[in-house]
Amino acid sequence: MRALIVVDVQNDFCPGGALAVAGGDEIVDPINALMAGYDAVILTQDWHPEGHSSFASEHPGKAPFEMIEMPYGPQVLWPDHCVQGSEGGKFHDWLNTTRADMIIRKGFRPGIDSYSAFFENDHETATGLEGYLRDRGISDLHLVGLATDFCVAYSAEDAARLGFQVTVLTELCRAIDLDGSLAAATGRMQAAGVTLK
Ligand code: VGL
Ligand code: ZN
Repeated sequence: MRALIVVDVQNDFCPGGALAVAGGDEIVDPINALMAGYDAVILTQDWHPEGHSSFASEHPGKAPFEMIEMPYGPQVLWPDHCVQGSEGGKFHDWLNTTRADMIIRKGFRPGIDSYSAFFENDHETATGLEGYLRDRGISDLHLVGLATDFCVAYSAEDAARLGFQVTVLTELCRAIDLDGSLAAATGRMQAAGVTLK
């Protein structure tokens, strides 16, 4: 059984959004067109409370895209984005959400960020997606969405480590590419056994 996992295709990651990824909206229609070919379609949604600890605005003297040390390790600081209930947190209008079997939200704990759809950034706190996929007998995952070098890459690496067959369809992803983060993420995905197509 094969699932399509559509990562964070939300207004704030598309042009005009708070953490816009260049070309983020170009991938929406082609993603919709793929959905019919899978046994399951799962959407992820970045879903932060106001004042989330990954927001630079919570750290006096810090600017977006600077790094800080959190109890669970280094963390990039972001502009406020994907706040629960905001326009920016909604899925892009063109995204076919009707076809989705499951929507998994992440990043809702105030003190910890969550790039991966499987584990938060402490690499310990599970989101529940692994159990859902296993209960449905799904072994193969195809990932698309935003952003290649953060939420897509961390999700793909975790999935591969958990034993799923993982393919990232790179033409249906777009990257933030912060200080070489795309090259680094690509190397990590390959090392984890993710197929990049
Ligand atoms: C993401 C940065 C912060 C992503 C989410 O979806 O890649 N990036 N929150
Ligand atoms: Zn986020």
